[in-house]
Amino acid sequence: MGKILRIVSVLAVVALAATLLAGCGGGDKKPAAEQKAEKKVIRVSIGLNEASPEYKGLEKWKELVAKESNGRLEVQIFSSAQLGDDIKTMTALRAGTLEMSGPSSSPIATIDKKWMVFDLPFLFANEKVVDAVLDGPFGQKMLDSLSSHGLVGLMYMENGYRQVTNSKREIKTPDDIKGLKIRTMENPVHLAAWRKLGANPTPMPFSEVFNAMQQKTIDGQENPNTTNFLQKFHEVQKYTTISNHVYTPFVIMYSKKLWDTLPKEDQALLLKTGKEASKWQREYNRKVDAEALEGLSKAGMTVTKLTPEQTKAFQDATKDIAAQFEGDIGKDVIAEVRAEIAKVK
Ligand code: TK8
Repeated sequence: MGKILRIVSVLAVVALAATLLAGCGGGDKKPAAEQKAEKKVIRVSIGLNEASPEYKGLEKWKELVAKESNGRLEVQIFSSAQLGDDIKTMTALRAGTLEMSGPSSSPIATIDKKWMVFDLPFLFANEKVVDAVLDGPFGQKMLDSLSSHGLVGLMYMENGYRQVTNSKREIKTPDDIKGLKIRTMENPVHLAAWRKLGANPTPMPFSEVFNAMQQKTIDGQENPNTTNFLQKFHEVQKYTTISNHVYTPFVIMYSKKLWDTLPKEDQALLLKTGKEASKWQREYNRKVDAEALEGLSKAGMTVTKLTPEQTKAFQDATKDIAAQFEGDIGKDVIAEVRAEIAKVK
């Protein structure tokens, strides 16, 4: 009897000790060193495929993050809208069910209208202006402003100047656009601009564009050469015009809900490596844009480069757009970006 009691009490002490040990070793309250060693997966969703410069840029970032964190932080890239298109993934980020996404700036306008500033036709005259504005205080302020919408803007990547393609005819003048069914991004400025040019615009998520062109429910669309070539749009489009009508960046963003759970050092690591990856990706994109255009031409597309006079006709036709959207974007925001642009010259 006495023996059994002794065994029971020994067992009780062992059980208590085990509970205490588990209490300090497990659960949320792990010692800092142990927490640091834990592997973390960061999923990032994009709409473009694995050949895209956006994917390559994120792959570069993935490498930098792995190296700097000694393999502790792992970026996993999901391409071709497997996890959803731009608008859907931003909703997931805001809900905290997905870590990251790299949408175009244009669909961000469905969350905050001031992002339409980047949609204004012919806003950025050249890449020097692009770099100065995006890397300067204006670009940073735009990224920072996302935090009031449950998003953390980490960095920009380049999509590039957008060019119009279609299956019907060569486009040299705004007149040639009359009546064409053009897919646009889901953004009011793009809709208004294409309406001004006489097109019949239809907004649609990116992942539906190829099929819509193949089934001829639309005649054309507009995207940078890299996208037009690497997504094989030449298989369903005949003409491309180098119109450079708008430059809309990719915004690589994190769910604020999930970002706020990261240790400060990890946040700093992601931001620092992000800067480097963003710079690398922009250079890479600029290298491959010309190759992509050549690819389109070799694949049989008719390539039309607008002369400065021809470009001016498109600029004139869309010049009231900024005034039309002044209320939505904010006069101050438009004035601010213009002041930054004026500094570049
Ligand atoms: C991909 C899109 C795409 C954009 C578009 O998710 O929708 O046309 O240019 O790159 O963000």
